[in-house]
Amino acid sequence: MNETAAIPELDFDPYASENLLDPYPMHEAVRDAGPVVRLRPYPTLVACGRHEQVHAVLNDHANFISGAGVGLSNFNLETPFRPKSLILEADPPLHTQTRTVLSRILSPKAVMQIRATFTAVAEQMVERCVEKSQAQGSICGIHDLAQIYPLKVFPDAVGVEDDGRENLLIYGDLIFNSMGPRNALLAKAAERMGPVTEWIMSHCQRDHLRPGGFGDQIYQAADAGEISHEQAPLLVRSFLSAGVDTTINGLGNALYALASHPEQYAKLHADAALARPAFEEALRWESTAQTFFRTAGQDTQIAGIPVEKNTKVLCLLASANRDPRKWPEPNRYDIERRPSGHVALGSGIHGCVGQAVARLEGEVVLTALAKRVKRIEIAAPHTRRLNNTLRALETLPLRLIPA
Ligand code: OVV
Repeated sequence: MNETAAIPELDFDPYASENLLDPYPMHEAVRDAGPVVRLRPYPTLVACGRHEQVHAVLNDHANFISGAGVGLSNFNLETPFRPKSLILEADPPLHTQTRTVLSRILSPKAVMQIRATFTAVAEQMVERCVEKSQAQGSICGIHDLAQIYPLKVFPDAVGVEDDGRENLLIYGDLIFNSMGPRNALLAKAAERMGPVTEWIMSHCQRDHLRPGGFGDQIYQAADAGEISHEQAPLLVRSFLSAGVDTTINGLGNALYALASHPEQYAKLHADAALARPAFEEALRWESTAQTFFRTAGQDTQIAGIPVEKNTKVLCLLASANRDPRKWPEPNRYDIERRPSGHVALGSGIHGCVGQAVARLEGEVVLTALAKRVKRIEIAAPHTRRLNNTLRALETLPLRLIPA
């Protein structure tokens, strides 16, 4: 029997607007069809939607490599749109070398040192939002909070100057779109690029980085011989690529989860210590990075099904995070769930190296809200920003009722 013929084929296009707007029916169909499926619009790839296989693929970096890119494009066949990331799009031993440096810079100890500042800024920004909501009747949860908070605290921590930070939003949008097909979303993101790449690369240079910040610490690692001086700017670029649009949308999705579940917000308001688990559950419920790919580095298999060398493997992270085989009542947002094992931040050697910073941002913003705001009301329907990889909101009109 030809086992490859046993792989179910579905008609879904994960990058069609309807599936970006509401991916959940597609996820359910993919999971129910089998542990591995094919999608007719992309006949060369295989996709996994169940938690078990997504987790297994992410934790088998020997068979499922990242060096050929973690988007749809196979860098063995197509030229990458930018010089490859030295951590995201790398495999051991290079990955081990760069990851060691980044994980020290972003370690729990480093996060303790930025905690007081991140907390103070969160409290200020929430206070301003409450005042604006009272003065004007509502705020935009995205523009007035989810976007401005990470755009201040993270570049401050990296040591990037204030001027031109809006370039980080344009760059993030492009990178995450570039992991999908060359569709209209990517074309539109690329149109806005103009001088952005140049701004990004010049701000990765040591003379643009505040001494002592995360960026400068990369150059200190180069001084110490852990990495080369040629590698340093590209590793700073990883901070600027991965550290802004991700947390913006993580926060935006968490605000949306809480605003649309007033009974959950009431629990958070009653006990601000639930801020961290509430953010974690939001990551599971609306995974910021919906998808990442791996590439079969050799002939291998998933759930006993053969997968040929060089096949792109689409890991539907957001689907794994709502797999009923893993989670009871997966579609419920429940801040008391404690969803350990979710894959919103990946898993295995490529699991988000900045996750301690990301969680800090989520925790302190939700804590500040819980303390200052009694109720969050939806003031008008939200709108979505479609992106090939990110689950993103464009607007989220909210009323904040102070405690
Ligand atoms: C978008 C993204 C995620 C993680 C890492 C990177 C980028 C990178 O450029 O290293």
